[in-house]
Amino acid sequence: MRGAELDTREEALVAVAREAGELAARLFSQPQSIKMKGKQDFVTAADGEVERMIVARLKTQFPNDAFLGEEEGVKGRGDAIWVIDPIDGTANFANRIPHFCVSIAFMSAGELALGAISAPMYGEIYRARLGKGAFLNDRAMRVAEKPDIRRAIVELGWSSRRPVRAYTQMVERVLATGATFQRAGSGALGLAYVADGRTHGYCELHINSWDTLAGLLMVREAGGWTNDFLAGEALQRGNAVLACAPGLKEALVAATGVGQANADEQLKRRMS
Ligand code: LIP
Repeated sequence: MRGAELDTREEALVAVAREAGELAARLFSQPQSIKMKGKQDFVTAADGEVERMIVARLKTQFPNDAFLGEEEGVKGRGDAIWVIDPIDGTANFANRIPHFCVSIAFMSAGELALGAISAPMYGEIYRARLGKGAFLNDRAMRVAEKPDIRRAIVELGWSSRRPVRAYTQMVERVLATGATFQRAGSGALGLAYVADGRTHGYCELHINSWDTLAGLLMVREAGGWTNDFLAGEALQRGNAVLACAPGLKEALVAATGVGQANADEQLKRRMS
């Protein structure tokens, strides 16, 4: 999808991301009704309310588009699909920690074309369009240029869907490179920070598409490197993700093991 069709979707995306962020901020200030989907897997009433609002707004404008949301699953069919995480960083939201966001991506014919992340407690809206750059509010974003790994911050997301030992071994290997690590609980914001050059890498051994796609496009459009997250059935089943400043790719692929196949493939192509 190109041109005017994508223009209208980009305009609608930024508007609904802003409105969803404002709704999430209002709900954040109210007492939370919290359920658990599993260990450390929170869901609040706000997750459902924000997702339903986003789908209703976009379906009115684009009735033939499909939707994949964290809370309400798949709605509709077709190759134009919106991928929605209504509250990314739900554990933070449920515990009154303001580090959360709304993350929405748009794919057309299997291509990741648009992404927006609204972090309402910080007054920040991140957005990206394939081939048109990545922006924080009205400022263009670029990943960190030539980062020194001994000064680098790498966020390592943790998911209960992978063994704890795999996570702790990854932490040890990343620390051994000279970088430091953090884990802040929102994969979308973690990826947006890489795109904005505030951190230098984001890795998670299993993360869902709705947490990831908007931020992934932002990193790519801000000059960063990412693994081929969408390989296979990642849209429905999730995948491992590594996104970083290009200067750290070799070190972080080696330390995390994520993207090795891509790196091998790219090396083969370069050598052929
Ligand atoms: C979160 C992700 C984060 C992951 C958390 C959680 P949610 O998404 O953004 O990367 O480490 O475990 O899955 O559940 O807050 O939308």
